[in-house]
Amino acid sequence: MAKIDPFTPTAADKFTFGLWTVGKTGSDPFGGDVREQLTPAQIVDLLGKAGGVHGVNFHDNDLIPIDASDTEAAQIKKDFRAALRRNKLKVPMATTNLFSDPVFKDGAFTNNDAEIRAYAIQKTMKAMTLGKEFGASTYVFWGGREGTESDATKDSVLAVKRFREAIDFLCEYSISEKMGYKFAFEAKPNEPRGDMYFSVTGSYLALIPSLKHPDMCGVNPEFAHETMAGLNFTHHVAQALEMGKLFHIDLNDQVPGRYDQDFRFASVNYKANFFLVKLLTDYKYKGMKHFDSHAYRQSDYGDVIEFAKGSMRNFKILEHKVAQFNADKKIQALLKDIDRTNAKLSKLTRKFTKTNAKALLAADLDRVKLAAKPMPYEELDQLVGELLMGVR
Ligand code: GLT
Ligand code: MN
Ligand code: MN
Repeated sequence: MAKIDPFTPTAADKFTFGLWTVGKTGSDPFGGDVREQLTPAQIVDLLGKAGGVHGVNFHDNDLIPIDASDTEAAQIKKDFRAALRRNKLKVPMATTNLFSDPVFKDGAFTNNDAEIRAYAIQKTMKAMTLGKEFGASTYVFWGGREGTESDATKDSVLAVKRFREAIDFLCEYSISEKMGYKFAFEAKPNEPRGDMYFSVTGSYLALIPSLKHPDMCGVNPEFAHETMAGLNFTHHVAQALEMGKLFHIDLNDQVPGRYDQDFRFASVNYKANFFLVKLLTDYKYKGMKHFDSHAYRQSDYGDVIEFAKGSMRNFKILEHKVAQFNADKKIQALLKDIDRTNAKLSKLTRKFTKTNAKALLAADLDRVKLAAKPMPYEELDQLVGELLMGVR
């Protein structure tokens, strides 16, 4: 009997792609299309060929061009729906394109012009309805052009207030229309703006408690975005997880300090990707895993299918490595060794009471002895490296 490849994805893995990612024609700021533009239905068929994909997500204008007539829109939706059905794909997430059209050149919800702000909210309301038509339950907000090149142009405090006002309005809209959306905010430090507002995931985690409906709001962190800024992405995701706010995640890869490369997941930073998958696994993240990445400009659509397969396969390979890590006796013994629990002291510091404070002040804590305890971190990290490089 043929051996089943343990890294083959299934719909249960909840891997998703975007119409805008696998459908990308390879254009960049220096050159136009290198692949023909596929229709949304053709993109769904392509994902069907990759196999094991759970769903496909879209911006309103990935599906329906901004200037499409009603008749054109109806035909596109009909073809898209049929393609979803024949490939057994779902639409778990939808979002709004608030960045491509010239009207948004200085932002959408944070624009200085009240008419543009109103148009951005109106466009989002319509896009939320479109998402619902296809069953989306998560709504992503990526502040595409919310930001500045010169802070002479906008008041950054007002920008926060305007953004909050738009989100509060849209939360109420979702509630009043019984749409049941969960909102997920996606941070990015720069590009396309010189500096973007809400530059890191933590910025949104700080905004959420100030919203009218914090319970329906969470984050959609993207690996490339914190990594561009040279930050540790996994730490941001951990904070979101700890707060119960990791509603969605965008997976890809990125060399730090460069433009937003959106490379195939785990094609650059194996170690950082491993610790991300470990975090998601250890803390039982159950949401969608969206690959927000593009195939190389050199690829044809056959190679785009390989790119999609490789993205999912890499995640599953890293899941396997996590299982190995968790089962590795030597690694686990070292972890046990460095986790120095002390039930008596922890009880004291868990909660402030006058008695605990008094007992803590009296505790015998010898800093020289404490500093001398061994920390075999080189040994531990070397084992992780060997595991990842396949010799363990
Ligand atoms: C765009 C961006 C992504 C966002 C998408 C959602 S669009 O490709 O670079 O990070 O997730 O709006
Ligand atoms: Mn990106
Ligand atoms: Mn993204």
